[in-house]
Amino acid sequence: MLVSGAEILKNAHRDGYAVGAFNINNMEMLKAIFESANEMNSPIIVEASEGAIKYAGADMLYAMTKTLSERYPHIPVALHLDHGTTVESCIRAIRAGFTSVMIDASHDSFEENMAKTKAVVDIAHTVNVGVEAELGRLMGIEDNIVVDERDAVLVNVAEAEEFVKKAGVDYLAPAIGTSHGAFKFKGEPKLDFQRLQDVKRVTDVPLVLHGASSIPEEARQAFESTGGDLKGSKGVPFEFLTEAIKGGINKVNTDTDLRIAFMAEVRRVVNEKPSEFDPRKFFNPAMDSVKALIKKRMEVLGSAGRV
Ligand code: TD4
Ligand code: CA
Ligand code: ZN
Repeated sequence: MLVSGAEILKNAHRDGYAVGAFNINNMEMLKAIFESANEMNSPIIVEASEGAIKYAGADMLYAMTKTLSERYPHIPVALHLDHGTTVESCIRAIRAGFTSVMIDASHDSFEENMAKTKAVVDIAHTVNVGVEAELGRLMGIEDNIVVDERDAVLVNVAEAEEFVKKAGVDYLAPAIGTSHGAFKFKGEPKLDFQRLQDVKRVTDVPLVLHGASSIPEEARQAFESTGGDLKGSKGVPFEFLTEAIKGGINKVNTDTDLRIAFMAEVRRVVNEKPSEFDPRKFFNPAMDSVKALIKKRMEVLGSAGRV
């Protein structure tokens, strides 16, 4: 059933687990996510970036999600706008039927971020839509900045407390050292778990981990065994996800892992069957591979068996 993101995350926050928020651009990814949820009895958050909306259309992403939510009525699902850049973008997603939106004004001043977030909260809450905001910056790929100074980029705990109180946001994404994409860490993976726990203590709301893909060894190997290049790639290890969830993370954003798993299979079929041109012969194994990855992730996150 299509429900508010706040409802799904309230339960996760109360019971101490995390729900995977999986990015989609097309029917194949969406189908893989729903079938995984069905097989694992897990709630899910389906999320679409502004880029995904540009690619497929908010109307189509909504229609497909709605259809699958009716095919699997026992699975709680929220359709979420990922990294909405403006208040208008959030309103458009709400009008299209999204049940959760992120207003990402984390690059603005604290005051500006707060003002935009409040504006979205006021509108979203009148129609039972959950709202996510971000504090701090994802280091690295998201905005191509290289900053060593932790305090300059990571979430500030006192600000988080004030922000959640005043903006009335439902869930918060605190920057604790992750970044988007396949190259998250230069050296050893490192996250600021202490800061995370402090933010959880002062805010007491569901928290969101962006840039959470793990780049599991099997997925990397599958991609590289087809001639793909992921040299130097590094994700968030499963043990880190477990620790982050203990520290208060309840929504785990995952896009890169799905892309790699999907494309490794497409590449494999391209290489192995030069005369194949039926798209389904590429996409069926790709969906199976994405499903295996998502199901494993649902176990790691603790969302499996919650419905
Ligand atoms: O918010 N996200 C997903 C980012 C999606 C970007 O989509 P576009 O290419 O359309 O802009 C995450 O936090 C996931 O991070 P990941 O670790 O999977 O890269
Ligand atoms: Ca941001
Ligand atoms: Zn993100």
